Amino acid sequence: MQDKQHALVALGANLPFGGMPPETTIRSAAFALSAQGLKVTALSRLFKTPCFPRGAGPDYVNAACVLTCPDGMSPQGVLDVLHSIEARFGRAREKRWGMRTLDLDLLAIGELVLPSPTAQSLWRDLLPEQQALRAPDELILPHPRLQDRAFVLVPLADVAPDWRHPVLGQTVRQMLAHLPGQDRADVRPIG
Ligand code: PH2
Ligand code: MG
Ligand code: MG
Repeated sequence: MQDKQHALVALGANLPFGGMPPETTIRSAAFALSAQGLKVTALSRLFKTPCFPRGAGPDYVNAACVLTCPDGMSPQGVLDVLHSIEARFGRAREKRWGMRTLDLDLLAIGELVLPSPTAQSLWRDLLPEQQALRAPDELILPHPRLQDRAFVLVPLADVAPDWRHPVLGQTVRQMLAHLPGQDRADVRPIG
């Protein structure tokens, strides 16, 4: 899981697409990723999660997966495939933190830190009021908000509990233990 062949991806949806409920979209998206050469080697359970920010929209369905990437595929190449699948499932890239038919977030690729440890830390340490206003225009890995969100870490703990954050030095399990218990309890498995 720490090697650059393995990508960790968060899946989310809180709007139906073409009559499909979010649960179906998420499962179909995982299938579509494999068809694009990004083999889904593990898919978490699906979870129902309250929208962040609170009250901004309907509950989400969230999941996480591990992808085995083809030899030589660049991080941008992985991101391009994720974006093409979001588009196929009706995603219009408009409002930040808006509602979505499908959101595929690249969380990490092995131990890669992009664009540099200093820049990753700057984005990670952004104050909450700045987080709402500023979005990076380049790929930051690991995803700067990964350690903060139960709707990311709870599913991720299903598929990669021992993956270690290359800058923070903590595993998924450890990062999860640092979140408020209520945040964790709000992430409920479906079915
Ligand atoms: N994604 C967002 C904004 N808010 N809330 C939850 N619960 N789950 C998400 O995946 C999510 C969100 C923007 O990508
Ligand atoms: Mg996204
Ligand atoms: Mg997202």
